[in-house]
Amino acid sequence: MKWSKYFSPTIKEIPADAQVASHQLMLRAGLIAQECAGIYYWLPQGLKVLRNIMRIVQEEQDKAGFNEILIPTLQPTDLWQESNRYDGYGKEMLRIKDRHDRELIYGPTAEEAVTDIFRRYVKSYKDLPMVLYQIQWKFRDEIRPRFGVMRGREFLMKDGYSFDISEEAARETYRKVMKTYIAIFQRIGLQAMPVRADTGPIGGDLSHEFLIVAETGESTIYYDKAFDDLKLDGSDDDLDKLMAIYSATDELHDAESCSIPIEQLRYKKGIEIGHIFYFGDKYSKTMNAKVMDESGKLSAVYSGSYGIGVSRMVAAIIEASHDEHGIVWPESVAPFQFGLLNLKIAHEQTTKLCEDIYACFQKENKTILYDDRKEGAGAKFSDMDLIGLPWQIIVGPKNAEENKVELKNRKTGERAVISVEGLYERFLQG
Ligand code: 5CA
Repeated sequence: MKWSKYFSPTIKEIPADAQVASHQLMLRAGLIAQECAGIYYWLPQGLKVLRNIMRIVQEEQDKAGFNEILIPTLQPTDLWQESNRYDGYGKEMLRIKDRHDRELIYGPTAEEAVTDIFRRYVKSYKDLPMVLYQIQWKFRDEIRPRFGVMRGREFLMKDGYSFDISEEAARETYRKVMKTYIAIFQRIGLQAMPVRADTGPIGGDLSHEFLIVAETGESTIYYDKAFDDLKLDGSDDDLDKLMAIYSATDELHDAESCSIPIEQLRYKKGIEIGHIFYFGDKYSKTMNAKVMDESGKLSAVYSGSYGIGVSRMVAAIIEASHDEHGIVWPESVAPFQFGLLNLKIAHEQTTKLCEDIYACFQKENKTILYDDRKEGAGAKFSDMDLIGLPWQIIVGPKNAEENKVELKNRKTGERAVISVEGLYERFLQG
């Protein structure tokens, strides 16, 4: 992609209404633009990051044998009356009337809808366990949308739902989902802590939140210091240890009845990027989702639901990975792996070399953003640092005349002048 043709507006000034670093940087780097309170346009670079996160989430869920579906954003209210959640959800739920005066809601979550699709098709224990998931926009009319996409009203969520024949099997599935979460966050390059959590309006008795430790986080997490020594690797052994160690979100933590001594207790601020729940037959009972068990009896299924805040994760990654110059994208989700800076468009050799590099990288499907704009070198340096691509290939007249470029690593700041051949050898096959 050539920046001169790319819709990627950058802003120098810090936007007055943005309080946290991620919100400021997302606006300044041109990832998002506000439409109205808590609702955002996703501009090309932001959309690329969102899609990269989606792909990792999908790959890890599919690997575990989960089925991706797509549930409509609009849901009929009858389903919510069936589960008795219609009244309780209150003002957070956006209610819409169609031309026949029938009420629909814009889904804030989808336990009801997915239970409905399940009960229509699945009739036997032989088809279980089953996990259905989707990545779909949700709407919650939050009282205080803030920090940009961190707490939006419209936001993108991965929501998964599991169905099992027994409580024991369902708890096993819960663990399996936890493992996929650990794998997802690891691939993205995030250190996410799974912490025991309150179940809130979803219901149930077992729940974990996944939090990224960050000063700007809205949640406080309390945990046994033994947690700090845990190397999350997603093994069973590791999961057993994790389940045994004390941890709690602020809603759940109670200083009076906390089971570990105070000197062993630690607390930190965090951003909740995932939340999983086990709630047994809460929805299957009220919504009559039953399957035939091994003895031929009808049995309600045992379920859990599993969320990841996909759009929130973009902000959370930036909170965890930025410096005073801008975003520092992990390679796994970066909108482009390489930024190519042409420091002097008017200089023939510089531009020729840039065009060559650009063509060679494109030929091998490397994602590269070529800054071919008629801007000064200073503006190009600061814009490239701001948008945070992992590698910068800097081409100026002096080096170009010797067929050399400067290679800069955005994260470490390391720079080195290398030959073009050296550049190709390092990053390209042919
Ligand atoms: N049905 C369950 C799990 S599928 C559920 O809705 N869980 S949730 O309410 O905890 O939401 C799942 C995740 O969505 C949260 O962990 C959070 O990362 C994200 N999320 C929730 N509310 C918002 C919001 N207002 N803005 C951005 N992300 C949000």
